[in-house]
Amino acid sequence: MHRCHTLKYEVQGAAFEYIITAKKGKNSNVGLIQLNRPKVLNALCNGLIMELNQALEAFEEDPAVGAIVLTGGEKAFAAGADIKEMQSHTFQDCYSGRFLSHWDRLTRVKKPIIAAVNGYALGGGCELAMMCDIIYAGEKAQFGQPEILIGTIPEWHAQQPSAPAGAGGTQRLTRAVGKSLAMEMVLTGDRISAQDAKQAGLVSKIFPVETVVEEAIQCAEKIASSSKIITAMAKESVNAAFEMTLAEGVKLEKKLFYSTFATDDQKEGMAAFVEKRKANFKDQ
Ligand code: CO8
Repeated sequence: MHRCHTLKYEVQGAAFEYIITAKKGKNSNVGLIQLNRPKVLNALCNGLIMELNQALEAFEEDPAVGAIVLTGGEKAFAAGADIKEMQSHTFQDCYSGRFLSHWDRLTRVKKPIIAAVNGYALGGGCELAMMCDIIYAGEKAQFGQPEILIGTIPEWHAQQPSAPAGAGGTQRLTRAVGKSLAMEMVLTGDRISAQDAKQAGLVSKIFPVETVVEEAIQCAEKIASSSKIITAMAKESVNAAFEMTLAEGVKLEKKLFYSTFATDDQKEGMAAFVEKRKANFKDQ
């Protein structure tokens, strides 16, 4: 297994075995996480998920970082949960939460996360991309939920009933692409192309393979240049659309909108507009 000793790829002193991290962008305000188990197409083993969570937490706490980019390799973003690690699990292991119980940490990160997907995004890999806020795809990316072919289903994890805690292959995919395409993908295991994924609304933009990560970093830089506190509110409000009724969601949106007026950054943003200058946000 590849072990990374390079200092620039360390987050707060932690050297990782399954991922590579770096700070990117002109102002080093983008946290980049690269899944790095190329020999097994970035299969998501427990160790990788633990490291991913550690890196996410470090970037979440870093006041300089305004957005995060999650990527894999050219051949695979991630080909799913590690089947070799998973095959001997029992129902008791899964139900008691001893198996991938912390995989959904990503969904609780307040900073925006952009998935830059090249190659295969399958099973848990597709679910991981869907847990991000924006998906950019390389033109050869392929998305799929092939679990049915190995005798299981896209995972729904009921360990914490009160929390939004599912990998989401049957849930987020259906909301993203609609019932017919989601059913077809889940029931046949067939993969869809980047172009089909864009047409269906699963990804927002497609780029050449070599530029997708750079494009994601540029988008993350743009996001990071706004107020972090207002950005977090905007993200929370959009995400509420997946969890709430329209009436509840609109109510939350109104409360968050009102809350922006309690921040210095709302005062600064509107003053800058009126004074025809660039806003200087302080994330307060
Ligand atoms: N787990 C473990 N090893 C894998 C995985 C995987 N998911 N995918 C690929 N590999 C390994 C292969 O075993 C192989 O290793 P080795 O060289 O030691 O034999 C190596 O990666 C290269 O793979 P292939 O030789 O198969 O490469 P191909 O180019 O021929 O095929 C495919 C590429 C089509 C992607 C093929 O590897 C494949 O079908 N992989 C499995 C895809 C799959 O079924 N994914 C779903 C897994 S189940 C799941 O994800 C449940 C989600 C649970 C929630 C998780 C939340 C994070």
